[in-house]
Amino acid sequence: MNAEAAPALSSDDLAAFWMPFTANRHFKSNPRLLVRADGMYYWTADGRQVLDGVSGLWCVNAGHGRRQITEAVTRQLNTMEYAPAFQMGHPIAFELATRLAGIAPPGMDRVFFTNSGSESVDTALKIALAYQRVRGQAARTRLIGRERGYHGVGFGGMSVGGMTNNRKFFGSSMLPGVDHLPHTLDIEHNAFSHGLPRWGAHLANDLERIIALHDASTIAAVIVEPIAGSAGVILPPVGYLKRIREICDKHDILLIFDEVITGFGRVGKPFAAQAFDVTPDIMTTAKGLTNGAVPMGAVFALRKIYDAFMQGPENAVELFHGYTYSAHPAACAAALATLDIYLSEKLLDRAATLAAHWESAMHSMKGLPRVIDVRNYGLIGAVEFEPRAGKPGARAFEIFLQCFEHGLMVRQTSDVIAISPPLIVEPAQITRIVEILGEVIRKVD
Ligand code: PXG
Repeated sequence: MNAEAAPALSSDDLAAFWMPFTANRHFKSNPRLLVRADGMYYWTADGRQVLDGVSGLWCVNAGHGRRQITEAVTRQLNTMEYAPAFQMGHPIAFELATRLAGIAPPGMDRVFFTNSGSESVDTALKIALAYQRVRGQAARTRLIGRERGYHGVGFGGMSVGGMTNNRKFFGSSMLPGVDHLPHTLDIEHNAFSHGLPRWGAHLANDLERIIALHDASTIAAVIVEPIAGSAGVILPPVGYLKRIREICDKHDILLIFDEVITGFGRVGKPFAAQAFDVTPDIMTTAKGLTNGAVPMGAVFALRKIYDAFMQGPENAVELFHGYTYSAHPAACAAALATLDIYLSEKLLDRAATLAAHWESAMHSMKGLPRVIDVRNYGLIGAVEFEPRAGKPGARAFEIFLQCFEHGLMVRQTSDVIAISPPLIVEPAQITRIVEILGEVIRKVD
């Protein structure tokens, strides 16, 4: 199917939009405009078909153009476009929370709605701090993140995050009292691991060092991505997350999993917590929750956390936090329709079914020029390249651009290309993704 070519935009047309996390000047002189999407594909403004290797931005898990979602949203907007989020409710918000609790890790059956991953993270951090206070541990205010972690762009998420460029411009505005665990990427020990790397579980023990430095009585929570996505797909070594959980339990510290990328089927179970058999206390999600159709996030909490807030006079607000658009009706409708699709098409386990094919396709790129590592888990993959001398990121950026020219959309971060297609991907399309990427890798030096 070809899209009608859309009229080209002039440089004047492109000037006003200050694009997020984008090289604005480069983009505006070489625009890559998408105008239509269906199934596994996008179409560009000049009518080219592009295979979606990254599910939009890790969010279109059920593939593009799902009419069931569009129709549910349209119906909801025609019935009631908005209902106040504070001191009022509407039925499908409750239905959605109940249904989400049904696929959540054991005991995580209380759900707070937000509008994005960044808001989910800031919400989770605030719940953790407030929880410590309501249970009489108000001195527990420190937060522990991880180097190369990405937890969105709010001040809380940025502070616990560990991506240098996301932090250095805003240094004086970081939250105080934040420490970082070491990241778990070690190409020297773990290059070309199939699935989770075997080396590195001991890196979790650094948490004991940080706790010994500050004393557990000052620490509220640890936040990590089960698999770090944005930093270029950094996998947890076998046993690492279990060790983090044990140390948190030993010191009565909350564990937050940021599942904004790993949630909703990307790793072969509804959530990475289930895939890795480690249950956090709080879990942040967004992206795949609505298949990317309407912005929405959700924070899951263990019931004991919710219950700890349910005290004091009945007419008192228990948690002073929320958004005008928490549980927006259109977002709830989109999420319910998305969940229907995930369950009826068994998409939440499909990554597990495809994982073996995905793994061998990904590792077929070992040996290509300048490839120094290939990483995979579930339906997530990454290829890392030797950087060009003095030009970090330049090689992978060129590979990203060339892939797009050759009909494949991928993500680039530093010298890593990350791929994670919609969960509806067919094995032949996985093969095609690797063929295009491989061809481009051979060409770009
Ligand atoms: N936490 C995690 C783990 C994320 O990956 C966020 C929070 C923030 O979500 P919002 O909805 O506020 O953007 C994210 C977002 C990429 C890429 O390809 C990753 C994200 C966003 C855009 C691009 O690296 N992750």
